[in-house]
Amino acid sequence: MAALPAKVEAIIEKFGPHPARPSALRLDPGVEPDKVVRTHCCFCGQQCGIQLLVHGNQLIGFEPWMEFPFNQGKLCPKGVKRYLQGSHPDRLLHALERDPSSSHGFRAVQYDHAVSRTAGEIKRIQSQYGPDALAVISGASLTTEKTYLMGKFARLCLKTPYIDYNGRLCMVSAAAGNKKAFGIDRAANPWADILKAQVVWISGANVAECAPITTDYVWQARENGARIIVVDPRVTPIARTCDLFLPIKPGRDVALFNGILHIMIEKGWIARDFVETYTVGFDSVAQYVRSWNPKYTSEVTGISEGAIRQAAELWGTTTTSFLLHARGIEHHSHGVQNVLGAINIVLASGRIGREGCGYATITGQGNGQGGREHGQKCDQLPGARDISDPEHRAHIAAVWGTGPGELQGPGVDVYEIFRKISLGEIKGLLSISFNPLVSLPDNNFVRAMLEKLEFYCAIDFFLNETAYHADIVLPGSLHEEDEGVVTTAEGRTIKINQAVTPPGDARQDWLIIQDIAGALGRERGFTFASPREIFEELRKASRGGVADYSGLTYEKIEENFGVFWPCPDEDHPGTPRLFEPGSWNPIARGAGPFYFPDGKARFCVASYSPPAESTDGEFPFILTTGRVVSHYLTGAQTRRIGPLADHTPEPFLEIHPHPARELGVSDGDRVMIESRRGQMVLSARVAETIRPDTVFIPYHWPWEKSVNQLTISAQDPISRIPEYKVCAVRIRRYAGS
Ligand SMILES: Nc1nc2c(c(=O)[nH]1)N[C@H]1C(S)=C(S)[C@@H](COP(=O)(O)OP(=O)(O)OC[C@H]3O[C@@H](n4cnc5c(=O)[nH]c(N)nc54)[C@H](O)[C@@H]3O)O[C@H]1N2
Ligand SMILES: Nc1nc2c(c(=O)[nH]1)N[C@H]1C(S)=C(S)[C@@H](COP(=O)(O)OP(=O)(O)OC[C@H]3O[C@@H](n4cnc5c(=O)[nH]c(N)nc54)[C@H](O)[C@@H]3O)O[C@H]1N2
Ligand code: SF4
Ligand SMILES: [Mo]
Repeated sequence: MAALPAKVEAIIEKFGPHPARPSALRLDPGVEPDKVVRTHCCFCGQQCGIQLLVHGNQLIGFEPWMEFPFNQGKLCPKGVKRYLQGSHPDRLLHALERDPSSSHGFRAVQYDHAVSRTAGEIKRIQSQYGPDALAVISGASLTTEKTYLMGKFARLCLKTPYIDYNGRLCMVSAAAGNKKAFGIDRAANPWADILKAQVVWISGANVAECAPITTDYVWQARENGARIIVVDPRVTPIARTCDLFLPIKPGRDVALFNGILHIMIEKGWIARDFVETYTVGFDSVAQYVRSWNPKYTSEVTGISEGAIRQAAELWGTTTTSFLLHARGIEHHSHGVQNVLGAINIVLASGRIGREGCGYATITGQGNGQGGREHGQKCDQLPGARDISDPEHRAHIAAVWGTGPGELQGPGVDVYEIFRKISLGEIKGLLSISFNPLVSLPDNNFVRAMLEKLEFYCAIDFFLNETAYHADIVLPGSLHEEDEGVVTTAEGRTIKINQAVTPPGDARQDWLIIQDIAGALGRERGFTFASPREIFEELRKASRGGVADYSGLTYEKIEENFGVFWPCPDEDHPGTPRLFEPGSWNPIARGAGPFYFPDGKARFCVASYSPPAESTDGEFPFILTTGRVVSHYLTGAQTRRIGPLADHTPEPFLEIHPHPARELGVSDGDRVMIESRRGQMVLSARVAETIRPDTVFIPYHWPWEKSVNQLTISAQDPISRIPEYKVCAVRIRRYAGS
């Protein structure tokens, strides 16, 4: 990597974090590895390549994997320390059964007993209340094979419509917006295009902490002369090195995008030829944004008119660009409108489907992309097929050896599953790779619902906080204990390789699911002998769908350091950049590059409405929530990795000095934060890097440290994503300890 400018070096030193290319790390340098396994990080959607060092059946460290093109050996602190999980004393080695008489609330039981009790309870509940009384909630940290199996298990084995997954809390606003505008839901470009962009626009993405390796791409673009625009209510580390920072009032991004488009139209910065040839719907959008003049946009967004004009000029007049966004614009009750607003300024610029002209949401979870393609979403079948479409149902039913009439219709989102528990419609729950007690909003409600269930089975490798409420806990597998594929934020399908075998009674997750199917006497379709066999069926199931994996093989993926889908046959090289004129797609069939029968992208009116909860005299601050670099999601994993836990042991309240002074709060003081739903006490971090009307709390902790006690369960009407990024709170200095 070229040397960084001194200014940037100083910033790294002061603020960190920057992806480093770490040297190898070992638990005990005296112990030599007997195996080195090339695989990927178990955490975020960047899916950095890493080499795991194995001695006996233990991970003892890692070495950078320099050849893997995406990260070229670089890793963030989480990737560097992930190998420490497996040896943690909390690793589940046995199945557990709830036992109120035990001091831990559980007793260890034989695996077979736990599986047959689970099957017995499923049978009892389904024969007493019907198949729909059982729900499954699954995760996007799982390999794609497992996510495929979970969808098939719910629909074919349990015959319930009720399956949904934790991507509902993460990727669905982006997915819905992309499908509406492009007909496909995947990053439009590989990250290599970021390097060739002259303007990089980043909205609602804390790139340096949450997608650390992407920082490197943004900074390299900068070195190549790119101007960087960042939109965030907080001056995040990436914002500290940008050219233009727009400190937006949370929940108002669609207003900003509409305001930008207004100026682009006024100034004639619209790619007329592109819009005419490749899109429909521009006129209605142009009509809608007429009222979004700079003054009105400024009033709504809290950003100065001058800065809005500057952003519009940078974006409107450049020749190459890349727009990135993440949960900051998506975690809203109008998250889909925000995403559509972003896509509208990309389409109006005509800068997509070409080298250096790109657009992407930064996928969050490790398999956030693959996990949303193959059937664990409540409205979807494998290959990103639609469960309500008769042709799609017939294709999947044929692969599964059943009739389309045997498959239930669409289910409901995960929060609605909890509402159905409240209504008494759902009585039994099976969860895998999901910690909803910490991750869902307004989680005091979630806790009550877990206790209301007649039966709950959790599959995990740690006893996460939700699993405390389970009747049966089955010991699943860690990332390094299984093989399979995942698809990265770029849309690159990569291979996860097994380094060690599960310890004790722990099993690979897919084996556990098949054991339950067997114990139910419904093993037909659940007798796969390996992840490879599951993958071979998935290839067939996805054939002809938008997310077409039929041309992928494990070998091809490894030989090429990953292959971008769609990939319709084994000779096809894959599709790193979508929407190139003339590129293959199964929907448009040559009519145009976008995934609609006419091949044209859709401009969609992206209408503004305020967040579900407004601030008022009683609750005067906007609370927004998110992440820190050292923890991952609900912290179930990273709170167990010593150096990461030490880095940020507790949540904190980030607050601007002006309101802090008015409240009599100094840095480090304990403060009480209350919303209409709950309250919590934590330490204040007084910092000028946040809007004075907004406060921020990271969400990686459970129980009394969980910010989701305060958040609101308002959801986007289209994507059903919760509004994690805005609710109203009040704050006071807390005198207690
Ligand atoms: N370290 C770490 N990395 C992670 C994860 C993790 O838990 N820890 N999780 C992974 C996952 S699953 C995900 S989804 C991603 C999330 O990655 P990001 O979306 O980048 O992270 P968040 O912290 O949720 O929110 C991003 C930013 O949105 C800003 N924001 C809040 N409200 C608004 C708003 O209304 N408008 C705008 N423009 N910005 C707003 C916040 O200040 C924050 O800086 O990270 C992935 N990577
Ligand atoms: N307030 C607030 N809340 C949020 C967010 C926010 O920004 N603010 N972000 C939301 C987002 S974007 C997300 S993605 C969700 C995430 O929320 P969750 O998905 O509930 O969080 P995780 O910590 O990933 O919980 C997953 C569990 O899966 C387990 N696990 C991981 N890998 C495997 C595996 O291979 N097999 C098995 N069996 N188990 C596995 C882990 O041990 C952990 O217990 O949180 C959401 N909640
Ligand atoms: S957490 Fe994400 S950025 Fe960090 S090493 Fe893992 S995959 Fe890479
Ligand atoms: Mo996420």
